[in-house]
Amino acid sequence: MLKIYGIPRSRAFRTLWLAKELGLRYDNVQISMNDGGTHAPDFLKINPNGHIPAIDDDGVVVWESMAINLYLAKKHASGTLYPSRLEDEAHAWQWSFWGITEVERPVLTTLFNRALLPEDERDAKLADEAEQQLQQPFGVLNGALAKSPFLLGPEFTVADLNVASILSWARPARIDFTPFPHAADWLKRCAERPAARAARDLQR
Ligand SMILES: N[C@@H](CCC(=O)N[C@@H](CS)C(=O)NCC(=O)O)C(=O)O
Repeated sequence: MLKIYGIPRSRAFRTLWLAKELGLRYDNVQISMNDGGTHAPDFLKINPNGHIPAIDDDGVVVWESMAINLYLAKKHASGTLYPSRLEDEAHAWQWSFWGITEVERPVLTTLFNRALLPEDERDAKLADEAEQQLQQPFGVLNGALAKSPFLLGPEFTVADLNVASILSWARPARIDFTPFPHAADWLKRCAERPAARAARDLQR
């Protein structure tokens, strides 16, 4: 059976959400970054980087959340959640890479400095600067979503899931989406999907 390594309150959420969308049976191996589990010798045999998520799909080991999701979606939902046209596939990669390179770090900086760090270790200025840095990429996202309901067109795909799962931190990070109404609506629609809710339930 598919093994998904990583506690739900980590980037493994992205893969758990996808697994729920796909209706996959899986075993969620509770590796955590909070107790040294990500650096335990047995887990390093799965992902030598010491990071979650990782998967073992009947012997196919993959790490990096975006790669895992693109692989699983292509394997199980080609033509639906995973686009079948080459150019749409390129755009799914584009948005996934964009999410982790242009958006993820500043979102995390705001999250840590507004919510996760102990209060006396938070740096409000750093959080504000990171939010400022997000204005440009969020403008890009908002512009794309002004033209179509989802990133690749009329239907929800793995591109939406990958980007929306990174942005699931935006709410606890108290990032203001008022200037980006199309992105805000889209994020809400993504987050309200039953599979997204089911994955969030795993975080409780
Ligand atoms: N680029 C990687 C990042 C993975 C990552 O950093 N995961 C965190 C948990 S959310 C982790 O495993 N941290 C453990 C550590 O750094 O020791 C991905 O998207 O999968």
